[in-house]
Amino acid sequence: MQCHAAHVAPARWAERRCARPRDCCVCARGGTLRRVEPHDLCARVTAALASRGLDLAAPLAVEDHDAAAPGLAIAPSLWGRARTLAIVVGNTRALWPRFLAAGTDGADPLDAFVERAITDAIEEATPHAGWTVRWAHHVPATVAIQRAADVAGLAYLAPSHLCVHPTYGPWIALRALIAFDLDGPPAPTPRIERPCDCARGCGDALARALDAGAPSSTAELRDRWRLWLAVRDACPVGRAHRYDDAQVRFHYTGER
Ligand code: B12
Repeated sequence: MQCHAAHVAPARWAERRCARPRDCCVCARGGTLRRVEPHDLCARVTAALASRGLDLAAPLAVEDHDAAAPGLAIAPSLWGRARTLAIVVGNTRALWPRFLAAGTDGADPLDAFVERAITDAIEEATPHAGWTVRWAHHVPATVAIQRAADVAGLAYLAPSHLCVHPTYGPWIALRALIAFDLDGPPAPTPRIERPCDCARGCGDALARALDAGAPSSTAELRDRWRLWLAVRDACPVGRAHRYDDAQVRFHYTGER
């Protein structure tokens, strides 16, 4: 059982239903703590994610994702708010040692690790809020995660089909969109400035990879993975944060 009394900031909280009343030391005692404040929640979820190697997170409204990806609209299946709080979650190479430490057995060990880590982080940080997750690794896609990162101002969606972070460049992965039964930011977040220049960056490498044929599946990608790796390597932003060779091979070829 967890105690949530330390999280109370009464003046700023909005009324909420506890998601785990039986496990909550306040609700289980018949208490009245049923409130969560969005900014406080974002800070707690972000810290809980970072402690598990998911070190990139930014808030947005689900409706801003939906406007950028109308074919994958999420809000209609949610709680009927005008603007719904979401957090887009990603990682730098910081995830890799934690993943290795957790073990790489099984069919999709990284996806399983990510699902466990994100679920645990949310439950640790916000047992009082209703929430749901769209996983980036589900195919066909149920979330346009790159567009979510772009509209959240987390990373710029470049013509290379890669999101480029101002510090980490293209050496990031995007893992999930968490939606909360809470009000989101009242207006769209300003997008970040374009951090790269195709002409001096990956333009030539992208043309070479596309000439060889854009892959339509992971199997096709494996045949030409060095061409696509060259696109990422050509980006001048974030080179100091490149994945190490084992992580690169795992992501492009599935090799462990
Ligand atoms: C399907 C998919 C692929 C397919 C793309 C097939 C296709 N053209 O439709 C294949 C298997 C080829 C692929 C390859 C790669 N992918 Co991919 N892919 C996805 C996935 C799961 C869904 C894309 C989607 O349908 N989005 C929904 C639509 C509505 O949004 P959209 O903006 O229009 O999406 C389009 C683009 O994303 C584009 N696209 C995505 N990947 C690629 C790759 C290439 C080569 C091209 C030409 C286009 C393209 O195709 C989508 C449909 O048109 C996303 C995760 C996600 N949920 O978004 C990861 C994702 C986009 N891929 C990612 C990565 C890293 C790669 C690879 C580098 C290999 C890898 N796993 O490390 C390669 C090469 C990409 C490159 N540009 O260099 C990352 C990008 C991270 C970032 N920094 O932006 C994502 C976000 C997954 C993640 N966990 O981080 N991918």
